[in-house]
Amino acid sequence: MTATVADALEQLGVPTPLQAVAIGGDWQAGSGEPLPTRSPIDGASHGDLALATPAQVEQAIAAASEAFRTWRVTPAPVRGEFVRRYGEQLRRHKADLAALVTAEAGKITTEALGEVQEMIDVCDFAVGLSRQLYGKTIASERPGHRLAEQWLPLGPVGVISAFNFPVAVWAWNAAIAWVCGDPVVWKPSEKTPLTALACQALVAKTLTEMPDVPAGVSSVVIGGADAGQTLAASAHVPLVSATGSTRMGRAVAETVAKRLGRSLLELGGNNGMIVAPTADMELAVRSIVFAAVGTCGQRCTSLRRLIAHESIADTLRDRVLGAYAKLPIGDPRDDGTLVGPLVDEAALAGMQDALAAAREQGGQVHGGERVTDGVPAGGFYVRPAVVEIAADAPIVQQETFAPILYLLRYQDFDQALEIHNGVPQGLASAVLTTDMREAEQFCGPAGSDCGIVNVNTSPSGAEIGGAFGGEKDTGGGRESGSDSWKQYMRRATNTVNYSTDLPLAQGIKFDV
Ligand code: UN1
Repeated sequence: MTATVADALEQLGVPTPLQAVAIGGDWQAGSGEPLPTRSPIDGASHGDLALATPAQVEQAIAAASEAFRTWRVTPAPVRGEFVRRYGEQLRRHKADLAALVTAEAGKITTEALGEVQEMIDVCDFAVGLSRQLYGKTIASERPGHRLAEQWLPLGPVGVISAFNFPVAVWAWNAAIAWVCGDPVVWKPSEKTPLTALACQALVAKTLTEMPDVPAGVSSVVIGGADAGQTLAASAHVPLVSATGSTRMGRAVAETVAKRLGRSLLELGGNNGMIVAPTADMELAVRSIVFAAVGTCGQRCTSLRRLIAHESIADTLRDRVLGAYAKLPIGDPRDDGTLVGPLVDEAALAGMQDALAAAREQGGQVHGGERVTDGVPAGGFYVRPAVVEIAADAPIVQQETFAPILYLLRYQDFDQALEIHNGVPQGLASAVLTTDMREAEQFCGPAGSDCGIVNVNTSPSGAEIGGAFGGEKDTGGGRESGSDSWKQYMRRATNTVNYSTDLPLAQGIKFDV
């Protein structure tokens, strides 16, 4: 463990040696298998810990169920005060938490700080929301009746999150769930236990400021796939929010559906950008490079398919390759680095396999090789790749979690849309054009089939205020802003009769 990591853990209040379970501020060692930790920067260990067992996950669920009894009747603005104070802790500890994000996920510092900012933003959003969980009053067809709906707390929420946004995605869920009156049990990626424990340590600090808040409103369990499966299978967890691969999401959704629970899925993306002949080239290059190589191509929103008009495709390719040639690749802690490491060796292998498949399928690969000079030993650093390939090559249908950008060419806009929508995933998308007809068509009913549909900016890097998620294999869920909160509540429709008669709806006569 580096001095920076040890210091950040201490500042954040994470007890060492690391323990895999925390219910509120109550830390427990896991009773399961050992989990070695390693930094993607240089392979250094952050210390080992023992994984939580399914029985320990059940304990956290039981604590959440118990906490729910108090939390659901705590006024929503008081729940908002808890989130406000949590947001204050994040502001205070922003740099320390970001240092852990860099150490564990390999993100460059500015992106790690941005991720913590995303947590702060969603806390602010949730605080406002805590006074705005509005229901409707509906015109009743019966005299002397009031018809209305209200939104009520749902129950414990299970959150399963991925390594690439190790803290923000949990915060999107937790901040909203808390103001909605729901306790949260979190199973983070096994690749990023420290950041999760750090988030929980800040919960523990917040709990000491508000002693009436039940400790079970927040738990973390560092466990394996069986921990996620326990959350998915538990009848005491009415909502499971899962972020990760489509394969994982499908398994979670099947288990949750079997018990008729609710799942909120944010799964794979295979995000495209159409660049039209009228596009602003300067803006195009900048937004392409950020979206394709930011977080080393390991965002759900990373740009993977560049669909360029044939008249500009060569120019665009040359300009993107020119920018790629100058990319500072290396230690994500260093000022000026723009591309940090892949998360692990398996990610490198996945990238090389995809590039080999692309070559076999007729693709022309630029870059993509492992970088070993001028980078820390023990990490998996790569030069981002651009692959010129036919739009119907099978590899283009897959999400590979690495900086590979497929360059596809189109002749007319309808064909561009067809290529764009012709993949199983439907998360994020963009069109770069100054032709408003194309822009509006892209946003309209026959345009992009994704959940995030942008014009003249990259598909990556969404703000928290919008609903985040996508269609098809992306899973259909929406997290963070807009009215995503409704998924964390149950809707009760109330018919209140304040008359002395009993008129029946639909004019039914039933005199007894
Ligand atoms: C993810 O990759 O799971 O829009 C989340 C973005 C970020 C969130 C990405 N705000 O790229």
